[in-house]
Amino acid sequence: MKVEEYLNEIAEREGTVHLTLIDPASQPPEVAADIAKAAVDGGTDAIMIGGSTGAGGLALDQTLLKIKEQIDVPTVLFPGNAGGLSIYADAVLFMSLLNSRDINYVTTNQAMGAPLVYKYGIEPISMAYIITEPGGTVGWVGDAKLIPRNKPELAVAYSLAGKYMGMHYTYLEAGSGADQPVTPATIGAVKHVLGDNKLIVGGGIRDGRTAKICADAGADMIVTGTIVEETDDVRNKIEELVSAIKK
Ligand code: 1GP
Repeated sequence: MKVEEYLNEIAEREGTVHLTLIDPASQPPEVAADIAKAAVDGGTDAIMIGGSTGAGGLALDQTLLKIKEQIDVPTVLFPGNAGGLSIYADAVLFMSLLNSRDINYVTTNQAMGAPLVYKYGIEPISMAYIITEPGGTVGWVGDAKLIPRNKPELAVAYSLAGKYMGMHYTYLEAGSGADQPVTPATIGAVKHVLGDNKLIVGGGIRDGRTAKICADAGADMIVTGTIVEETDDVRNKIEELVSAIKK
């Protein structure tokens, strides 16, 4: 089964998908693998791998190899640029940062990376990537014209543009480690126009209560990254998040 089908089926059956994001630049590969294993034991549905700075090359390949020794849920690349691709991943969120001012993040990295996706046989999942305030490192690196927190209509406009360009997934991003996630008003307004297209929400989600607010507002998939790096008990934390968002 394709990874996109696997994720969509979980979204339909269980209400919401949980994705754990691991940045290969944040810890040695063995530690990343232990985190991934604990996250899967806690009920996460897939492991996303990527980051904005220093997240490619050997560290990325070795992290994926170690993770795949420990788990059998899909591994999905979340690349910061064309250097964030690896032959060892199952799928890639093949995205365009629609509200970037820098064409490199809208189409150039995609063109430079596409031949490798083809050659390696990685499943591409087409995705509109939209960054809201505060935006964090990815907002800065991606030179995003951040969507203001109180302007859901701008997020709706970009999301519809992505949908009309044929992208299957839309990712509303507040930035890793954000002090607050995307607002429920923005999530709800975007999901309303997306219809059956899947909506991913991430950035600043640290507990079950917040994850549930995002899921209830319309998120089909919730991404958490920073919290697994911070907690002493990954399995327990993921269980808290997963039990809050699943039917
Ligand atoms: C970052 O949305 C993801 O791209 C996850 O954010 O690290 O804040 O969980 P956090």
